[in-house]
Amino acid sequence: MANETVFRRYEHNPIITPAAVPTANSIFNSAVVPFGTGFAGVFRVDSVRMEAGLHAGFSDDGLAWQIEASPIVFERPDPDGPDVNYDGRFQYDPRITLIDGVYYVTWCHYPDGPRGGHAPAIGLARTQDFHRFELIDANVAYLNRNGVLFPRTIDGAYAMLHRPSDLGHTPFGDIYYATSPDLVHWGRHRFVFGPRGGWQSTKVGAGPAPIETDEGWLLIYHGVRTSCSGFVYSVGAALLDLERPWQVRYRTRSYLLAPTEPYERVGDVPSVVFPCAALVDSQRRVTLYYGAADTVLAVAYANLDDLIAFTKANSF
Ligand code: BMA
Repeated sequence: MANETVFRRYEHNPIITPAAVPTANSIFNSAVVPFGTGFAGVFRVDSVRMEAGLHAGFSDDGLAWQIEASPIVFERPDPDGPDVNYDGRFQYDPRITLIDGVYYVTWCHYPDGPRGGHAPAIGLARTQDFHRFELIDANVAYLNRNGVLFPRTIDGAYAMLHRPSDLGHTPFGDIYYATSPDLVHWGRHRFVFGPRGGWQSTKVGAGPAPIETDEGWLLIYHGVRTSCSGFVYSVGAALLDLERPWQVRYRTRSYLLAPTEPYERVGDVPSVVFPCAALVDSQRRVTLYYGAADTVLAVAYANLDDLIAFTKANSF
């Protein structure tokens, strides 16, 4: 099966444009989950000040969204911990993982101060209603981006994929695995995989929360290559061992989605498709939510079995 036929873009893409929030410059890399009889999400909204906040949103069908006008204000049980609610905050690229009935949100930000003062870190919070978000810790991984939790404990521990980073636009990037007994203290870091050839030759980073399948954890991820006009972000997939997720069973050599549509090629950052959420329904249909050109949010569909078959057949 050719890669272009594994994912089929939604015909009315993009599903969200900056018009959804009055002060938005762009709404893109965002995470959603089934919630109640509909859906809820956490959206990356870059404002007309070019500050970035995380906004909660709700939908009946997963396609038409109502997004809160103001960013999430996190409850901070530890008042001595880093401030995450400071004016001018820069918080971005959320992921959501459901573990035992609680929704955990991870994102990247610059805790404690305006962008530039500190290095990027992974923040972690929990919610049950998408109205109250309680901070677990502002800094579960320092100098890091693309942190995403697994949907269950593995070998008795919480598990996370993360991607060490530099202070800027990071011309490198390897995916690591870490575990924690309490969601706060993370360790036992294990290398999972790094850049390798073609569309993923510069850096890679985990996308949505991994999906448990009979063939392993299906990880949809982004890969970046450097062209003469900058980074180009595409989407691939890997199957990781269920009990030792740092062991890669298969990994796509071809991309599954690359920026080919006008809304993926033209925007604030051209030629970016950046996956942050993948929902699997009872028909084994995968709905992928991805940011396009750092400007809008789009959707593509695949069949889970086709995705697994493609990942196995097109592996390095
Ligand atoms: C990354 C992040 C993403 C963004 C991408 C392309 O470093 O900032 O949010 O989509 O760059 O600009």
